[in-house]
Amino acid sequence: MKQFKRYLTIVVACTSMMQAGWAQQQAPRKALSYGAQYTGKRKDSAMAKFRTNRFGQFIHWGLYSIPGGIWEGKTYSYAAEFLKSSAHLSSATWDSLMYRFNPTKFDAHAWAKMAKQMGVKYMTITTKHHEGFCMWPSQYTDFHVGNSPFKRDILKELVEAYNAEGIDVNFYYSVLDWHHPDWKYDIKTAEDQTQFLRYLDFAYNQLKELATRYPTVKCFWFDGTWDNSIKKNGWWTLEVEKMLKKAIPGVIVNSRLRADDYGARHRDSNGELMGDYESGYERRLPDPVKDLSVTQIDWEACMTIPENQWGFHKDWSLSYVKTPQELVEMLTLTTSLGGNFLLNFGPQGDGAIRTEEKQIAATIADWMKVNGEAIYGGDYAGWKKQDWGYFIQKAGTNKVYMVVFNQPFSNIARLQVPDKVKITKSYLLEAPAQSLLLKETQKNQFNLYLPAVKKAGAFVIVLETEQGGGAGKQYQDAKT
Ligand code: H76
Repeated sequence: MKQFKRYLTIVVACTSMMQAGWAQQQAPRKALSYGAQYTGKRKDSAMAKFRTNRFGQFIHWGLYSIPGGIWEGKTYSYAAEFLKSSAHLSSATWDSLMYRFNPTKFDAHAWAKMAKQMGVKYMTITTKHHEGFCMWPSQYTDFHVGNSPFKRDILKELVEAYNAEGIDVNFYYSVLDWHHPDWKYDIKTAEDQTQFLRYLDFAYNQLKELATRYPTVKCFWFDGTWDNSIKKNGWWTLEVEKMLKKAIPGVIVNSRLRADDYGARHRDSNGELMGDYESGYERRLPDPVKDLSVTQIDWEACMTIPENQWGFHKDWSLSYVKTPQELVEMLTLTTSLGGNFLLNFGPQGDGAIRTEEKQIAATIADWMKVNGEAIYGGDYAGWKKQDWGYFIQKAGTNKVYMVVFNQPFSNIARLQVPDKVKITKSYLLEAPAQSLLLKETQKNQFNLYLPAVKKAGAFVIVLETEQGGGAGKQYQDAKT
């Protein structure tokens, strides 16, 4: 009897699971007014450029950069840009930091030079973080850099300096605003909505102002959009997307901006990605074996150097600090899955960049100088992941790159090549004249004989293949 009962439970469970699955397949698409505006990847040249860039520099700079995580002698280990909240400071106290904002060591050209050497193709700057302080002289608030002792338009200087180095500039904008009196976390009454509408107007106007004042901006990176107040006003997020796209043809917005009619975020209630790319990978990366679904979309991961510090924190002993080698591996993994890697820097309150960040940037620069070819325009190759590192396919070429992080002890790298792909040539990216020996051990499986010398860091091997693009786009997910 007991056994029969168990059997019955299993049958019932299976049947209802099947029904749920069936119901899911049959579920009619919801009619949405504020959902995704299109499906699939954008095909225009502005998006193609964004995709080719692959490596970007994130910069968090604001009033929080002055105290650097320490208030009245006490160190707060949480993210430095959240100090106002961690130390429970009033707006009056925090906002008066504006009168101390005087970064005399700020040199936009020096920042842009460092970025250029590091090999980034775009830079994303905080125009306004949660604290509400604006890094440009906005006509819609007094809480801006023009009213600080520094006075200068920081955005203008950065846009000009980075653009002069050939680096695209993107704008981070926090919709959440701790300074503005009309900001609300939730809407419970009609009065709440009336008040919040005033805030939404303000933010809309600021965004239009940014798009008008700095027309070379390539992408708007929204943050602070997770509260119920925004989820209940999904219409506004679409209005903003449309307004920006009208103001700057080809402009890109991240998925984080958007909420649909039902308050679904990033992906709408029909599962379609909203905005132009997925921006949900924050301080984490997809698994290069299990999470291959990202290869179907455009996406970008943003990463801190310490565990969770975006703005300048004086004390970097409070968490693990990633090595330049680890960051290069993250960039490579991201590229190998068709994503962009946005690496964060938190300049000091005086405008200088901390020594550790300069050293890390210099080490990455050395690596990128030799190996950057594998990164720019790199994409998912569709080849089986191997333990020595990552395959990257270069769209529009016959090249597949192997970025080797774990040099095999035997000096033999194994590869499994997709059907119909024929490798015609293999060589070290830094020594193209010297071919490497490739031996087929069984169908589609090869041993690649690496140079006998142990390499100091990650290195790149180029595989030239017979048919254009090499691998095709086979999608292999794990069977579990
Ligand atoms: C939480 C949070 C914010 N989102 C990251 C991109 C940083 O800006 C951080 O302060």
